[in-house]
Amino acid sequence: MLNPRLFFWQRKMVWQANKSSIQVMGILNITPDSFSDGGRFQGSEAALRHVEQMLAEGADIVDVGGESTRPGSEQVPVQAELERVVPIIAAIRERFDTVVSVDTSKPEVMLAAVEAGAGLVNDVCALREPGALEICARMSVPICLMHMQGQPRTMQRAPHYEDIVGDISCFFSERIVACEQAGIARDRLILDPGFGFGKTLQHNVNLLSRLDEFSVFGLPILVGVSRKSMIGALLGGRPVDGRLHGSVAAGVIAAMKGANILRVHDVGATVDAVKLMNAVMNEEQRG
Ligand code: 7PJ
Repeated sequence: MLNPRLFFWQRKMVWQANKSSIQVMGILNITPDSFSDGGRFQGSEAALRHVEQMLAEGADIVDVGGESTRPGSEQVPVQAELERVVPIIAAIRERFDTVVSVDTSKPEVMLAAVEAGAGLVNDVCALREPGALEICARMSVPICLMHMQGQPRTMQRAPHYEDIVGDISCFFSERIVACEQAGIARDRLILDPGFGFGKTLQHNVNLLSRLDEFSVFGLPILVGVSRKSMIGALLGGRPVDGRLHGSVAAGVIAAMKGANILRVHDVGATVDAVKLMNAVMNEEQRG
């Protein structure tokens, strides 16, 4: 059993090291097959209204994605992805004062998105697509390197790890070196262990319980557990629309174990939970 005081103390150290509070990244999917919102935000007015709502609820970052990476999904051609994400990124930047993140693995989309005003590249392939490192070296925005075992189409078939935290740490080390060699400064990097990407339920739970171990990199940690199948599975097979409370709980657990950015669908509920956590953490820090 984890000693609660030790738990808070460990978190406090991470907290002090980073000197900032948890940021909430609201998800905006612009895909016809997005598993959790069914592509409801294809119309750009609807998308902008959703952004407005997420910002009113306290989102710090809006993550725009035009390619579904859910298990089993097919790739989207470059042109289609550009047409989905670039106009909406430009429109968000024109209308709102927020950081926009682009969820893509394609170098062409990274470039066009940043030119349209995106301030963060969120890549589930951790810049492994040909040309991605080079394009990012020419920009100055932060980059989230996410871990994924395999490819979206097949990653859930037979995920295997010797030691999940050790294996993902090796991957992070290798990608950090690749970035540095390409001319991307280390302090631009954000790490994400990639919940649900080539991981069984047991892997995901183990990863969440040991998330604090990634603090050795001294880089911000981003976590996306919102509405994912691990939440459904832990709640006895709950469908996507019944995963709100479980997602908020998992987000809080991640934040208490060192996550700095939470990527979520339900911004208002997460922001409330994070506020309570912040109050308690600050009190611990004072006392
Ligand atoms: C993640 C993501 C995640 C980061 C997706 C979904 C699937 N980017 N993009 N981390 N997941 N950085 O939202 O369920 O976990 S798409």
